[in-house]
Amino acid sequence: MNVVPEVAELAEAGGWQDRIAYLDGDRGYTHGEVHHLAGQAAAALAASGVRQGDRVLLALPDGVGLVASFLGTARLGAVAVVVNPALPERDLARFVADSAPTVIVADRDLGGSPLRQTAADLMRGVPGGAVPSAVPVGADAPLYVQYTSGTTGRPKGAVHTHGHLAAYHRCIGGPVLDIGPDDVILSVSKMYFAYGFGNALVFPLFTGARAVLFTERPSAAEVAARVRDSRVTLLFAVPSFYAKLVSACAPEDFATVRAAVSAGEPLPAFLNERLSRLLPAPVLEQIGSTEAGHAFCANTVRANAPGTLGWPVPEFDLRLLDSAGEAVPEGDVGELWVRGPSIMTGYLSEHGDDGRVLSGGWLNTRDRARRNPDGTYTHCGRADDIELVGGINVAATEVEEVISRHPAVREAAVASVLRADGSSALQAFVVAETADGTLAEELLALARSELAAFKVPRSVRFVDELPRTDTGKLRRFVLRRGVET
Ligand code: 3SK
Repeated sequence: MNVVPEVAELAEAGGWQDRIAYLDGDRGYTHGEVHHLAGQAAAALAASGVRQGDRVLLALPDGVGLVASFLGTARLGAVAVVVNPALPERDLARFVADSAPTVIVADRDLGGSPLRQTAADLMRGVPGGAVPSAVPVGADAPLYVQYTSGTTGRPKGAVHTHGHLAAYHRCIGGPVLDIGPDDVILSVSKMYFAYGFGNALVFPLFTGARAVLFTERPSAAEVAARVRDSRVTLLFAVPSFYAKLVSACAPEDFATVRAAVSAGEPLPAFLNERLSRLLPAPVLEQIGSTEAGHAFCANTVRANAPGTLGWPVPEFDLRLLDSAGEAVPEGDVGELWVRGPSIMTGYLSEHGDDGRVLSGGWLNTRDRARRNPDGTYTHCGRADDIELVGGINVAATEVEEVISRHPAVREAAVASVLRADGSSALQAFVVAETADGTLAEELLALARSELAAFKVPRSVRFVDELPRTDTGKLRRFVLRRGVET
């Protein structure tokens, strides 16, 4: 088995080779063209010495070049390391050191690196060169690596297999979203992020759908225009991007959207409410992780319970454990563990974490959740969202939820910071429509009216944006390092 001929055969059997698979800028590439370019890329990589089991680092923007380079690498039985091309050279150098690639495919020089080629070089193939046959590797063979987004500051490479791609389609693309050849997908989240990888790279290959791609990070207005002009039916983004859409866009542009998916971070209820006035379709919240490959708990086009993460996706089992590893009583909050067909085989390099994260096929997500009587799950923050303030634990997300209810608040985060006298205090970091002392007072009054005294922030600090990973997750540890101002 090798996933590349598998998806090429699907395109043939489904009769969608001549339909557009990826809209890259203004140029559309059919499924047939993509498979041809992937064959060329395989020939060029083979000519550069890439063999089964070697790694090929892909630091490429979303585009047909990334898709063809990925499939070309896979065809040879080599392992694609898919990273964010916009990262500073210093960060990319860490991925190079960690993954030891035979070839780097990037549009810029990464300095002191192994053989580098551009995606355009690969897609030209080799003069007179034949396309190498797909190497039969097996469903459990490593296919690609993606780095965790580093909410704790230390990225680790999660390894996924050839069989995992089919699982994304079988468990999510089909039963959760009902994706078919008439769908047009726009994923604001990029392909180097597990969420964007599944949405924009994988789903079209298995369903015949079309994905609209942006090379650069698009603005809210650019996304709205693309949704309108390309008649997008499925929109994927993270809550902080949905907040931008709500502030900058009008409902007319979204008339063709049949479902919008939110992941990466919990979707605040107030934002979901604002989105219901912008979009003609439900917002389906889901949760996944780089280690799980894609989503493992989701609301679906058939069953949506707003305010929850929905139900375990088919073939996945979830359990909630306490710190001693015992199942929590029904309805209690516990740490969320997941088991299913696309859990990573491990981290690329030994970080001493594999044992803590993977145990007997179960993955510890480090998310905290509660199971509701209807079988849905409610997210209750990350295990590392607990702030220690004066020796007392405070669930940061509970405080943030209250502050975010104020209509002038776009985003809020709280963290324990150090005061000048060496003690700790809870501080709120707020992105607001207009910020002044009156608003700060109103926010503190709101917190006082809703929360126990020890959970009320001591002060509010207005910021232009919250520190987030390049995949949109809050980097609370950056706020925690601060001194109260
Ligand atoms: O971060 C998430 O919640 C997520 C959701 C779906 C697929 C992949 C990811 C990483």
